Amino acid sequence: MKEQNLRITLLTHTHPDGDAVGSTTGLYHYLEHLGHRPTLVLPDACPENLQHLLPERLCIHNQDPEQGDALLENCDLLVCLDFNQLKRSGSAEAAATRSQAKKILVDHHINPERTAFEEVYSEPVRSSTCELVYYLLLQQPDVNGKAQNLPFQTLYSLTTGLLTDTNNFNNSTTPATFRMAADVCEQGIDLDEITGRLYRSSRPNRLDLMGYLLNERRLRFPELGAEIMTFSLADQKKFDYLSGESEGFVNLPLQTKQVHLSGLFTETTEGYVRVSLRSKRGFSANRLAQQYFNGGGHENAAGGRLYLPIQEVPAYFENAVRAFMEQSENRAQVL
Ligand SMILES: [Mn+2]
Repeated sequence: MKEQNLRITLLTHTHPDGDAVGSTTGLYHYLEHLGHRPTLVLPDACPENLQHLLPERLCIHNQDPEQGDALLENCDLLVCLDFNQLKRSGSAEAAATRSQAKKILVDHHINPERTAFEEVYSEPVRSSTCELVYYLLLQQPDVNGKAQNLPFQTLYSLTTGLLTDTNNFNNSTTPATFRMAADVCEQGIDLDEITGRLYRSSRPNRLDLMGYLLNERRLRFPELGAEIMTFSLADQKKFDYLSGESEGFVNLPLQTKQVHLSGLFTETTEGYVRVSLRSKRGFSANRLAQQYFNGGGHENAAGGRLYLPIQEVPAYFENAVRAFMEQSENRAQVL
């Protein structure tokens, strides 16, 4: 088979964020530059502030499951980016699992599901999947270690995830993160333009909602050094909430010196509560999410799901964190 005829499908996780959309579209444009015609499958729609990155050949799986399944099953190469287990691809999971395509994982979360893939590029030390993709692409013979040999669109997309997953270079950075940032700036990437699209183009609803959740829906657990916000479907309706509009809210309580763990609990129409946890260094949001919230992620940024009515979440959270802190290895590091 001529290489150019390879059918390539790119897939990422549900509720695609800047790193998910950035890494998949960054690779998409590189593959296109090589003469391939890849297709991107998103499990569900991405927030408005990332839509400018979306490419021509795109399928939103939960809006068109038939086409999505066909793209996942009838391809030669299935590249999965920014998630570590096929179940994180939501409605795309079944077809991705069935697919006989060669499956490649490119990701920076810990504990990748290695048995599900033929090739695994897993580097948890990377700030973002975008950073990992950047350094993998630099190693390609045609790129030869030079950012100038990568398409501008690839650099543009990859910069998005570099910014969002590091919370604008606030966490998870290494010298390689800043080297990449310097490289892309040298190639004409305008960070101010990208951050403007990401962070300075929200609807007024976002600020209204932020104020409301902080003032009306925030619960404090001072003994535990923790705060949470709960976001019910009724509140979502009240603020005409669009998916992704609460991005970053979970970080807000960590601005307080006394708070080292923060949680945002978002009720969904699918019968579960989406859990988002953030912690300061020394408290493992990842272990907490694994043990009590059916999830996991990174050391200080993790997610999960709770199958509880939203009203029961605060009591569950309090008990879970208390039990978690009673485990000596968790308590020791916080204090
Ligand atoms: Mn990521």
